[in-house]
Amino acid sequence: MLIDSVEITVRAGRGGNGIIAWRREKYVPFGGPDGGDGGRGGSVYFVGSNNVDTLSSFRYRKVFQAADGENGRSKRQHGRAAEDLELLVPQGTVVIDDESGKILTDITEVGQRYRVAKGGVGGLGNPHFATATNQKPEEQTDGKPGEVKKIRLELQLIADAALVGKPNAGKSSIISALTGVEARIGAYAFSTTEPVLGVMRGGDETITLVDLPGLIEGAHRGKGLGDKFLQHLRRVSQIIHVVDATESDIKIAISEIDTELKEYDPILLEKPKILVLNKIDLLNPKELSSLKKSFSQALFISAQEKINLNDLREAIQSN
Ligand SMILES: Nc1nc2c(ncn2[C@@H]2O[C@H](COP(=O)(O)OP(=O)(O)OP(=O)(O)O)[C@@H](O)[C@H]2O)c(=O)[nH]1
Ligand SMILES: [Mg+2]
Repeated sequence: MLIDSVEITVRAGRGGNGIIAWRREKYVPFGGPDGGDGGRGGSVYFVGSNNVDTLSSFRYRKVFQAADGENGRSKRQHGRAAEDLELLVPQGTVVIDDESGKILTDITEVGQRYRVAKGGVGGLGNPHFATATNQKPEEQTDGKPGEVKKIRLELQLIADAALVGKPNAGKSSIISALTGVEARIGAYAFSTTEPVLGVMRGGDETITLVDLPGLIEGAHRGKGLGDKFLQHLRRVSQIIHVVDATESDIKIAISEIDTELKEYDPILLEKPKILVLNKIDLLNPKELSSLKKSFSQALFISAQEKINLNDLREAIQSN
């Protein structure tokens, strides 16, 4: 079981201000108070949805803010209330107040709504302050600020397949090409520092993939980003081993990773495995055909140029 977890700030909108205004009509030189009230600020809701599978839409954006209410206008026109902000989360999402650690709610149903931050009420226009003795109140109130909360969302997911390989092999590029999840891709080692989950839809089933940080020699002893992530491999039902096809010695590159897996737990080598040689767009036709001879069991793809991704998708689905 993997926990997808994100920390975000939610801000409800501020209420609009009430205003001071006076009735102005022909033949009514000293009109009474006429200022409208401010509109309510938008609230922030979490809404259960089956169109999202992970918390990845909260990974890189950190602040989610509903709009402010409008200020009042003259002629007692009230400012418009702001729309609420609805944030879609998968079923099973646990909403936690990050400051107190308290669980606020569990989103278990599609369509379930939970108001996490309440919009501020609008302020009052000057008509509210008119009294028998004060017909010309120079008074109004400002709208109230919306609630602001630091929230942690957690979702337990079971990953079906894991992408493993050396740093920079293209694992994150593959998970984003296959699942559309936003994963950090970088031309340097250890771009990925935490597991990223993505869900591959298609056919009748959905398959959850996990992209792990790159493995280096000694990973099972905690080197690099260490064995912290190897534990996830015990639970997956298949392993997708990604190798950079431009590596000078692919056999060695493969066996380095296999050794790490075996040293961590020999059972990992018994799981169904797909060997993927990525970045074939960088090979010339001759290099490619010779690699195909040497690694006839492998799939040859380019995540970047989207070559043979369907073959990979099918292989994962049929494993
Ligand atoms: N030419 C080419 N470049 C690729 C391809 N796939 C990935 N890359 C590039 O290779 C680099 C590494 O890609 P990532 O997807 O971040 O690799 P990773 O295996 O997730 O790396 P770590 O997270 O560090 O382990 C990036 O600069 C990618 O743009 C490909 O098919 N062709
Ligand atoms: Mg990566």
